[in-house]
Amino acid sequence: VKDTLRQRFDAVREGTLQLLDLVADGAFDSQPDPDFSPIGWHVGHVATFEHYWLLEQCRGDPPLPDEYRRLFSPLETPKSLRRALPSRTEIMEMLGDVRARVLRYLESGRADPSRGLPDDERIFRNVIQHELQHSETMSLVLHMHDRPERPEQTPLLAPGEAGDTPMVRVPAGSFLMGRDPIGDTYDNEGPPHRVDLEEFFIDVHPVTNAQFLGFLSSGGYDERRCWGDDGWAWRCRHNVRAPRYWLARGDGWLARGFFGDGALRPDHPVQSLSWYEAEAYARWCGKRLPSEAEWEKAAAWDMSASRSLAYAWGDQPPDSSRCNFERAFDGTTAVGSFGSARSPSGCFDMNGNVWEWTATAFAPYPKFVPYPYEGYSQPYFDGQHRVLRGGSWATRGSIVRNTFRNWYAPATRVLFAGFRCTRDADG
Ligand code: AVJ
Ligand code: FE
Repeated sequence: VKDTLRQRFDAVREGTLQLLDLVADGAFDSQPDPDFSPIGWHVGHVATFEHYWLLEQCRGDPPLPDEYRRLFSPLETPKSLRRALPSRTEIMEMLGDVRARVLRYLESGRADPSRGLPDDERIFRNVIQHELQHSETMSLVLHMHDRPERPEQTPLLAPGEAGDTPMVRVPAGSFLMGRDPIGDTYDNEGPPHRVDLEEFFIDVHPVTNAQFLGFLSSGGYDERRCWGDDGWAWRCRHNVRAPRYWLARGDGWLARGFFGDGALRPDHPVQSLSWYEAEAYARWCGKRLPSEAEWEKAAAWDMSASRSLAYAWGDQPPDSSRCNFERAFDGTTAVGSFGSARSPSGCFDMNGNVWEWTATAFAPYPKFVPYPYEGYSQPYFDGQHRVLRGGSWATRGSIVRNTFRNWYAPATRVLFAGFRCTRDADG
């Protein structure tokens, strides 16, 4: 057990450091979007979070110096004050020092049950998951910084023959939603519980750029009937005309990429749009967004075996032959590229490629038990956040699992997030 944890810690950190290698000094403490902290803040936060849970709460070490503890606490320092950071070297040193102490703690056999938090493997695994999540947020912030245009790319000029996405039927009946929140699983993914759903149809793959261009070109952004009240108010206030990372060039579009701006690929999933834009598209084509439960059933429920799969393809951990994750392709891939990763219902790209907005507001499952602290999920059960599922091309490790619940405010546009649509069986 100790070795596996150690290996997990090493592998996760290696990926974090690889990402940080791509970050220029100027991008370390700058804040391209006021809703997101600078990359350097995330690094410090990862270190102080690990220090707090493993060294202070489990081992009983004294806290970090007050100014560090305060600066890197999301509750105590507002996003507008997170640019005044210690030097990059200092933050990186803290990151390494904390980890070195945690690894020594692991070696030593651990466990002082008189401490506030039981020293079990779950908290270690939660700390690993926490770093994985912040690693994606760092990629989001890195992606916001301007980058060069790649001149050889040609913009996509016309909607082309977009076509509608084929749908599959998911029969009525109950399935087991969520999983036991142990090991790598967060508190909000459990407890597992039966959910009964009507029959529905769901798109076999996420909505593509070509399809979304169809909505845009036909005036969808100006068609009031496609938008909900909040969405319409938001669209008008910000004069939104296209997904955030679509760049108008002449008559066509480029798309912002991780290493430079390039062609908008017609057969890739659309990303960088808000929940409001996803909802408007769904209405435009007479469909709707799936509920979170519908999404999970379509991704995970193996009706013939009467059980939920951890990933669309089964229980084996993700790798690049099964899905697009961990920046293996540094961007989206064409929908349906991973043929062997079809879910039992027949859906592609359920794990990785783009996060998918669902219709559902983030809320606790019945008999939810917070862990390790109330503040991880509870403050966001406020009706103001929508659940996203499945993970993106930048999501790391097992977080692309079927039960993982991500959440953001519906106006958030900078996520590596798109969507797929659903409709009622008799709709
Ligand atoms: C679930 C991605 C919205 O980044 O605020 C990180 C995850 N929680 N540290 C966030 C999280 C505590 C959370 N999101
Ligand atoms: Fe955090």
